[in-house]
Amino acid sequence: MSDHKIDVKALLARLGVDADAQNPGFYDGRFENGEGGELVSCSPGDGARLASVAQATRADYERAIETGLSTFERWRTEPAPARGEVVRQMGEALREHKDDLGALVALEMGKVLSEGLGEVQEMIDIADFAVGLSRQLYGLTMHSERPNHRMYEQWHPIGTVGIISAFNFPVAVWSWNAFLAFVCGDVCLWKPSEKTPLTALAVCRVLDGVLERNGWRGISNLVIGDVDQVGEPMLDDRRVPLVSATGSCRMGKIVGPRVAARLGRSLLELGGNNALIVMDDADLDLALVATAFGAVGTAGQRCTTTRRLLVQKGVAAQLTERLVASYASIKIGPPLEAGVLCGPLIDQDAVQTYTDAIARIRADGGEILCGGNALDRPGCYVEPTIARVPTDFALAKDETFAPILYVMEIDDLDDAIRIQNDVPQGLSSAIFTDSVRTAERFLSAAGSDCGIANVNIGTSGAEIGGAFGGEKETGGGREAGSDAWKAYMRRQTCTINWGTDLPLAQGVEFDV
Ligand code: UN1
Repeated sequence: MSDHKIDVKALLARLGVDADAQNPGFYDGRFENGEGGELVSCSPGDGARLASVAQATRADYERAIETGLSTFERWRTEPAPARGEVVRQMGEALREHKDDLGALVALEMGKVLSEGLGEVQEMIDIADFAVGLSRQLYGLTMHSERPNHRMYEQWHPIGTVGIISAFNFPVAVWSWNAFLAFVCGDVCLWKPSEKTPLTALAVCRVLDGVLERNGWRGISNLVIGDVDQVGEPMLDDRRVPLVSATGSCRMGKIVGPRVAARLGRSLLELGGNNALIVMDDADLDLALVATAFGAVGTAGQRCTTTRRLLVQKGVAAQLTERLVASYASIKIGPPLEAGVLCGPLIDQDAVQTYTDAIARIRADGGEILCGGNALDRPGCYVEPTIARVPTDFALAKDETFAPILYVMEIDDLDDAIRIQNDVPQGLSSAIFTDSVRTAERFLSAAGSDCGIANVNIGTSGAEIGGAFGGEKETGGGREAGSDAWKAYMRRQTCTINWGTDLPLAQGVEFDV
């Protein structure tokens, strides 16, 4: 059993997960065990078995699609504010279960409790946002060039949104997509990561009461299964007009072309390789905390994790020294243990990836300033690592999903921006400076090329109110706030002639 003090079995039971039996890997308003074989979920904190699910098969996928489609026929004509009311109740249900769900996220994914709770808060926040949005979803009106004509655009639901989520934000990223999709009038089919099936099931359990009470079971569907049985069918399925996928760039390069081959839409939120720039005039106290949280938080397994620290020469030695000292105080351990800031990696494969990267850093001439070891204890623990490397260090162009921070020295702002942008990914970026001029240059069109650019704030921990996503190999998708909702709807341009003539646009004459 785990070395934390909570009763895991009771926690699971409160979330509708049975530790002693196979749990449903399928939900379309009914929870059912699939025929796809048992998938056991273990805590990366100590390897202890949490529970298992009976995975969905292709036949279950078919059923979920059918349920979604028939529910969509009704859901799409429900007034958007009424759809928002259902999402509002979902937010309330999440509030009620925040503590338990946050703890389960911590247990199953390995992030520390405060981050697990933060993840559920992110779901609540996007629910609130979506409720407000349900009374907006604005279109524009235009002036027609023709007399007695009116033009406007309106937004309609598109149908079934396929959501492929990753282990690192096992529930929040689903909610960014699903809650927007619901108020937009869409239905969802969720394929969660096979590494975190229980959190997905628990979310469906928590929200099922709301759907039942409101008569809207079937808008939210779940298939826990492998790529063969549920992943690939979804990519190729014309009945899924939008596939929203979160994961590695490698995965995105499969998903994007495959969905595009049927001219479907995909919304990709892929890898990052985020740099934090610290200029000589920066407030180093702020930069220090932002870097440590950005690089070590979630054990370096956020797509927004700070992977490169680009420090200007004048403060490089001082900041690096302080950072190494602060790493020494970071407690590594089980996600639910008090005081722990760095939990485990997701699994032993991730530990191996970390170990391989450390070996390559050494072989390629990088200097490990602290960390560099996997811990010899049960669970998937590694030491947060700082490596000093030259600015052209090849490995630093890859995203290694682990707490490895590359420190590079830069001459000036131009140098920093060039190096920051010189990676395949383009998700998040940050600069620490007290100069307005420097900050604005960083934010200008010739500055950061990322989807997120922050000043005196780290690269990770974005709020839901802004659009989230990035450029280049990060995939170009935008989720969560701002006008990200538009991805979940189809735009219709309407021109209405209320006159008694039929004038043609562009002055074309056609007399019959
Ligand atoms: C992710 O890592 O896939 O900005 C999402 C952040 C979080 C979301 C990260 N709000 O770090």
